Amino acid sequence: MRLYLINPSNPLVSIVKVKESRWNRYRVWKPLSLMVLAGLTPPSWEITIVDENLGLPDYPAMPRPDLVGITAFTSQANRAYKVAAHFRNIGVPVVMGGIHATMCLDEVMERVDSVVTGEAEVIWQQVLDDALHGNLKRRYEGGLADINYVPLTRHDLLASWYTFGAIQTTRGCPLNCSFCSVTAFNGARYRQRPIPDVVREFQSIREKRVLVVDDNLIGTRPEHIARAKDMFLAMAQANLRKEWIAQATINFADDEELLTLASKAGCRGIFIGFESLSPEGLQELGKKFNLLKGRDFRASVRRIQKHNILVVGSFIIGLDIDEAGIGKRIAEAARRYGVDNLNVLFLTPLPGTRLWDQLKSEDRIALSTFPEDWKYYTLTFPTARYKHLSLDSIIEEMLGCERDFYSIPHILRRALGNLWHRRQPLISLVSNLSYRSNLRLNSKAYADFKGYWGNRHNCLKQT
Ligand code: B12
Ligand code: SF4
Repeated sequence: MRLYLINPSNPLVSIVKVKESRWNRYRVWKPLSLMVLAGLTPPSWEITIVDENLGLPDYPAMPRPDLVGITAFTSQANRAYKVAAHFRNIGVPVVMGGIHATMCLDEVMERVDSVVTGEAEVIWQQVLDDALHGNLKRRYEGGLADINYVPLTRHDLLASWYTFGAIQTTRGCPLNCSFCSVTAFNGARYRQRPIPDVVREFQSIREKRVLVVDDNLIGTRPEHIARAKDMFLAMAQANLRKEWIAQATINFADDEELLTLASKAGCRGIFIGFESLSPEGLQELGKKFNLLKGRDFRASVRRIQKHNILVVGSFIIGLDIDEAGIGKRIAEAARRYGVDNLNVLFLTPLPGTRLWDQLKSEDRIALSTFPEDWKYYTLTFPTARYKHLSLDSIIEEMLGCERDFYSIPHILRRALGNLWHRRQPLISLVSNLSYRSNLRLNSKAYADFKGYWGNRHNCLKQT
């Protein structure tokens, strides 16, 4: 039996534009969900993982599969339906799972044969058995898995083209920020994998560099942090020889022992969501965790960097409190904090989040012709109606922010600083240049987007 597991691509996502900017080659990430699914699949199935981010395959020329499994974030849904239609037209059953299928069940059910909601660990075997007997059900509910018993991910399956391998060591996040789908999808309970499993899985990854996909690497409570320390210690003792990057909340900076162990375990970069410059903004986003009284963000960033760990700071633009000038203020703050890279995203109502419910009830979801408009839900396009910023002005704020932070003088200053402190100067320079090279692509993408937006709203006026 032949199984295709497919990760659909969205050409509007900058990292897949490898031809337009070769720096993006270093930023194409492995679809871990499909590698986990392959690990859950018995050996009687011949599995091919197709990552469309590496280039669109010629499906008609490929051997006909017996079953197709598709994963999709919301921004990939459009393409997922096109791929599903192709295989259904030739009589191959299609199962879809992942975050979009879970959050937009009815929409997905109309377009595939079977939908798996939630996590797949407990249910996938049954889906395969039913497919084998021609008895696929319309819907399976996976719920939340017990991650004490996750079989080994198939790290051997995907081409060795990628710069980074991928691993997950925890699931869930208790913080439930208004714009984020993680708590709705993976639950508020912070689930940590057994440390020996994590170490063994790290050892099975071929790539020297690894993305740890956890949403919140160390958690929030003392017992979470104690376990994170144990994990880093076990990784260091296993002498993995890996360099990895991850996502964490700002409390990562608060514990010297944790930082020392993380660095010894191979941590070389951390992505931190600062989200907003003001306490009001953090309140609005429900990210009160960042509101610790007296926190000095610059000192926190410095403490992390002292351990040879680069910091990527992430902010959101388009909050109700954001007014003209916000782009420049974010760029200035990011420079003041001393982050090595800046990632700014438009406030985007993703289905299943509290933000979605709020903006929908206020009739502020501007691009709402679904499923077509989902392709713009990449957080790099403004899809809502923002309180103080028009479409043109929010795009200008974004471009102004990026042009400021990624100007050549500022890039050089950061590179020299990192050279002076011997803090991965080459890597930080390459990642800065990668972001900068996407500025040109982004300007073009926004021009096209405004055209699309104009047509969309003219059509609506005429109907
Ligand atoms: C790693 C990651 C990325 C990587 C993607 C790597 C890749 N190719 O998969 C990168 C950095 C590229 C990325 C980009 C984006 N991401 Co992202 N990302 C994640 C993250 C942190 C982890 C995903 C992961 O690997 N999880 C581990 C695997 C094992 O879990 P899983 O994917 O949920 O899969 C399980 C189940 O869902 C299910 N399942 C999944 N697929 C299928 C398919 C079938 C057939 C079946 C049966 C089951 C099944 O089984 C799996 C095992 O239980 C998630 C957060 C999260 N917790 O999921 C956000 C997340 C998925 N990303 C998100 C977003 C918004 C984006 C971006 C749009 C914007 C951004 N943040 O930059 C872009 C869009 C990219 C695109 N191509 O369109 C949102 C998606 C929300 C939504 N409704 O779509 C999430 C949930 C984070 C959030 N804050 O809300 N992301
Ligand atoms: S944004 Fe980060 S901290 Fe907030 S709920 Fe999502 S994963 Fe947790």
